[in-house]
Amino acid sequence: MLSSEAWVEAITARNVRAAARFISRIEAGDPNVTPALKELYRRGGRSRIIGITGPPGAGKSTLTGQLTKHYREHGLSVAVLAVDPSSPHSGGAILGDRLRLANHSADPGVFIRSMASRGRLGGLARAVGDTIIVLDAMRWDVVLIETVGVGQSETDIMRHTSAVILLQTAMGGDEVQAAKAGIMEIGDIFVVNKADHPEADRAVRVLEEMISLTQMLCPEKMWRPPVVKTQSLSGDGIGDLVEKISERFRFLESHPDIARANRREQVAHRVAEILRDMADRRLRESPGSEVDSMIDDAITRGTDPITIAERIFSQ
Ligand SMILES: Nc1nc2c(ncn2[C@@H]2O[C@H](COP(=O)(O)OP(=O)(O)OP(=O)(O)O)[C@@H](O)[C@H]2O)c(=O)[nH]1
Ligand SMILES: [Mg+2]
Repeated sequence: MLSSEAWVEAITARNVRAAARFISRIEAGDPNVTPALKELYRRGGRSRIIGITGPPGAGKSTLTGQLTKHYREHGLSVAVLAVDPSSPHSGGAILGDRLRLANHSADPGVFIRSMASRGRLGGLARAVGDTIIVLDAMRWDVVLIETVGVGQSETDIMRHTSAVILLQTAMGGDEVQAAKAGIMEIGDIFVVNKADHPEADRAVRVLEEMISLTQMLCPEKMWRPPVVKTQSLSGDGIGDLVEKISERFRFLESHPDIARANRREQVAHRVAEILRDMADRRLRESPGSEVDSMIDDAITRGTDPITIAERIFSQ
């Protein structure tokens, strides 16, 4: 077993085997990763962290593969984390196959990892956040986080990124689903993928209208999310998308106050997530503990949940 210093040294030297092992420990909920994680956070802050999300089958993995290819052709190193909150199985296997098809497996400039909810004690979003700390400390130029699903877990995961690409297709009214699920506001860039579909232009128009409405309701939002059409199978539109991603980062650089406010919110969100995770562990991990018997007392109204929470918090 490596010491925390040895983990930090190996990870910051971009030792991919060490990183992969460390991420497995994060995924397993091993509390021994904490000291190294604290140090790794302090060493990070250089990677561009980009989230890619959208409904199942929208083409997220294919698009992730195309973006990886594009960035590699421009000399940038890329790490990919594929997250599937809904699946007990590793959803990244398919992603791995797609990227392997694109010949990235032998490329030391690419790191691919998948993560599913299985075996994770505590929140998956926190495990993703911790893994991003590792990838950031490894100084990959670009870190792509792919996550499937429509809902809270996806929103939580995307909060760890600086630019969120919300992928939709022309089929099945994805944009309406997204609006219903309340995830429209997490998108910094909207992509209508499968642009070969005859309804693609209509989907673009609907999204543009929804974005205009959001902008009217929140005039303080200075970034207007662009809509890009792509065909991730052929690669059409990927150049446009890359340009919009660069614009997003240029915008953040030229608006340091907004970038800072975003980062503040990210850090505060992380702290809240960690507190929640700690409380969860405290509740579940200690049968026979004081908290455990207080819960028994609360069943018979001898105490109450507020007092139990106060007790955990004050310890
Ligand atoms: N016609 C068309 N099909 C596409 C395009 N992009 C992806 N596909 C296909 O759509 C299917 C799903 O693609 P994936 O990249 O696996 O989609 P995903 O969003 O990662 O899927 P999950 O991770 O399972 O949610 C595959 O069969 C792709 O070949 C496109 O631009 N046009
Ligand atoms: Mg996928």
